[in-house]
Amino acid sequence: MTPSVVTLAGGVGAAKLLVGLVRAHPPGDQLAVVNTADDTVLHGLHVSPDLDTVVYTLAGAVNPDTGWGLAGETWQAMDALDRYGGITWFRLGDRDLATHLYRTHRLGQGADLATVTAEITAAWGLELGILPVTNDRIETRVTTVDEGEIGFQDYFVRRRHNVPVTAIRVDGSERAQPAPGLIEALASATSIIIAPSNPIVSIGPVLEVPGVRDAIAARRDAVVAVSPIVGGAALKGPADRLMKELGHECSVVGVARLYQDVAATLVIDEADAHLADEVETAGVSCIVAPTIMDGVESATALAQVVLGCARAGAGT
Ligand code: FO1
Repeated sequence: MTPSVVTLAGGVGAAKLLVGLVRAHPPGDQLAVVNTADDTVLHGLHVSPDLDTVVYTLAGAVNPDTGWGLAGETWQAMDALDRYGGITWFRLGDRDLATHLYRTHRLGQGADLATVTAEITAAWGLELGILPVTNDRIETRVTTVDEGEIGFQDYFVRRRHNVPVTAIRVDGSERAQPAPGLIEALASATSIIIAPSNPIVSIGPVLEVPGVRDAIAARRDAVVAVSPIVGGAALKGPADRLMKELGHECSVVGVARLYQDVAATLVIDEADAHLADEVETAGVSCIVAPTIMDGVESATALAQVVLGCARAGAGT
């Protein structure tokens, strides 16, 4: 496996950019390395939200209203579960459940998460590689002011990421091994892209798996990040709130500082053009481009910009 383009990915924002990337560059020559610290076990089933969001989106099957889950989903299992007072705050659609059933069954048979993910990816007819960052269990834990430490989905879904946070840690990260082939793929890629995902809870856990941050830092000139912060706000999710709560400047400059050691270039939106000099002062080359992806065309245009600067950087 020697893909030219390797993309570090969280969920919805990364999936949108990947839609553009597979149009701008042959998908068979690409690898998406996906965060698994959002994974959770519910009803005894292993749920991998970011992996599934990436697969469903690239397959054109994602629910366009939510950005996660499947389009045209039905909810009979959740309704039936409600009768027993089961856990229904994390909504698993009837067809989505099949993915979790299959994954859990295969893991129970002894297959590792990378193997099962490859099977799911192939079953949806995708050509690009999709790799969980690790086969080992890692789990984002969120320290809240009112309840102490809670699980990520408890924070994100059940509390609607609307509670104050004082710390984030990735449980299991110090023991985790990078997924097979990941370090080699990072060493040989022409372009490494950091998708516009949450830098703290999506890209953060990917970089925390031992060996991954160093492997990316060693390729810094080939690394291009896309800011998930536009005009001081996250396009989706709690990146802006978390950055502020955890003491980072909530702007493209704050993003540049977070990625300074791993990325040579940051792509920021036109709305933040006035901050380009400050990004460069943080030690990161700055490219200004439209970064809002509201469809395939805008995602492809952004992908072309990103691939262009990654190639230029790799050559220097
Ligand atoms: N997000 C929600 O806000 N509410 C849900 O009920 C929910 C269910 C869900 C089921 C499967 C799946 O793959 C994702 C799901 N998500 C849900 C999204 C998920 O919690 C987050 O988008 C990610 O973990 C953050 O990247």
